[in-house]
Amino acid sequence: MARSGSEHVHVAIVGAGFSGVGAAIRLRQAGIHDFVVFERGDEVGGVWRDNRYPGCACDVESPLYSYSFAPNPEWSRMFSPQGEILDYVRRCASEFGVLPHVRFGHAISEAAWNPATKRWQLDGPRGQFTADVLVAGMGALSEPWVPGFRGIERFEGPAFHSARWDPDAALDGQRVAVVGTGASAIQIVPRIQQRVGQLRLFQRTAPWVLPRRDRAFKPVERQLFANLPITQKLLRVGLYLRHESLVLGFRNPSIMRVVQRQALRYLHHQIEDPQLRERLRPDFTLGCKRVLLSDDYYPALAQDNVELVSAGIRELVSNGIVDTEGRLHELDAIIWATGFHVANPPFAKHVRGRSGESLAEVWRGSPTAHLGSMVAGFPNLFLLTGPNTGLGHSSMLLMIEAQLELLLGVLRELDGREAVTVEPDPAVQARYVDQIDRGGKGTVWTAGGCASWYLDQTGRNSTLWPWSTHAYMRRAKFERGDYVVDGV
Ligand code: N01
Repeated sequence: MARSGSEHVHVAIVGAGFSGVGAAIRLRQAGIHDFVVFERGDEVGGVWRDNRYPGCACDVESPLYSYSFAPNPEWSRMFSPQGEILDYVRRCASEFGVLPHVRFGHAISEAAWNPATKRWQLDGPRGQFTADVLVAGMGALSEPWVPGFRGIERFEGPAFHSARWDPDAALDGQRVAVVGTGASAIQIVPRIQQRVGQLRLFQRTAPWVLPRRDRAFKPVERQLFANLPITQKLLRVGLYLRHESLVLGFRNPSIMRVVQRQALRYLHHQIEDPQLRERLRPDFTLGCKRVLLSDDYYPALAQDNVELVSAGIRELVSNGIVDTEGRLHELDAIIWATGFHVANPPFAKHVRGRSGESLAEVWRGSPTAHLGSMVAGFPNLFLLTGPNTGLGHSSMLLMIEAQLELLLGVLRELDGREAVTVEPDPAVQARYVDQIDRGGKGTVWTAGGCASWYLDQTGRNSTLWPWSTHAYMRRAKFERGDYVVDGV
């Protein structure tokens, strides 16, 4: 029974990024129309809506970083910029009939399973809802994280996170700091270096950088993609196979030494100053952190107005950053390219299962889920891009689509057999998590000698799928015996 005053839907999807929009498309294609997508923002696109920093682009080739069922002959480049990717998600949401299902400006702040009604109760500032099935599509990289440096509130200039770019902040000719050297920073630095007066780049760990070799698609290629779709499909297959083969290196760190030599040659070629080169030389095995692809990061660092600061940050003061060597870096603006809450997603505190415990309480800092999607004790909850579904070597869209097939399997079970609840058998889930943990041993992610956001506070890899995407696609099928299914 619905709570008085609350609206009931069969499936509630939270988040309208690639995974939420993809879920909505696949539901409609499967003939399921009783669903709502709750989106806290005012348009679709998720991270591609939120990340608008200069230089923002995908570091996976666009023909692979797109839905398999919606090829896009319009991509302008191999690695398309953020605006094009956002347009693509918008277009998919519109053309596949998703938009009428989306409630924009509807944040869901609390979700609790009600064992009496066997429904999810959803609360948000815009009202209360109930749902039979809750699909969490909030994404792993949606909550910006800024370290709590001493005196952070003292700095008087503009300071913002890369994913909350302030287009009005005056950077031209100014003294600007970028803190962090991850995938976001290496895209920002080359784009702002030409505009700012001085750029201080605070590097805690030197990343591995390989050439991106981006290029624009020629008009003839785009015509071919449009008129002979098989050509784009073949390109996608080629890219897919190339990325899949990379997993061998990630699983066998010794292979990565070969790639490291290529990366070091690239560093030598790009940076003449031997001292700077030495400071840019990574000290862990390539692949342990996300491998960064850039054609213009090193050249930007070699410019006279850029200083690489490898000392840590001691504190902030009103006019800048004081490093751990006691040097004051006077600044007009600070850009935090310091990443996201990943292994400890804030939403986990607000999703409560049968026992009343939240996901965060059950996970205790180390998220786990059967097939990265469902959690014992949380009936009818489906996590898109959940624990151990991330990738270090290929396109997340592949994992999302595989998860969506699993979701359809769960929904078929519920709808076809008049079941009311589905959740993984705790023993099956535990065995699965054990396999994941064993599968991750010896890989570059766990044995590569770095601290990355792939590892959680317990040191476990709770983020990445440790095998090929093909292995996940084969595995992510609904097997009834692995679940506890309850009838009416
Ligand atoms: O964040 P990150 P990101 N003092 O967590 C540093 C995806 N993405 O936004 O390496 C000083 O990777 C931290 O230092 P260290 C992609 O999956 C995709 O760049 O931990 N520095 C690091 O350098 C990516 O992996 C695209 O020592 C501190 C940086 O901040 C993910 O998003 C583009 C610090 C954080 O790097 C996140 O990337 C962009 C401190 N206290 C992003 N704390 C695509 O192209 C942290 N740092 C698809």
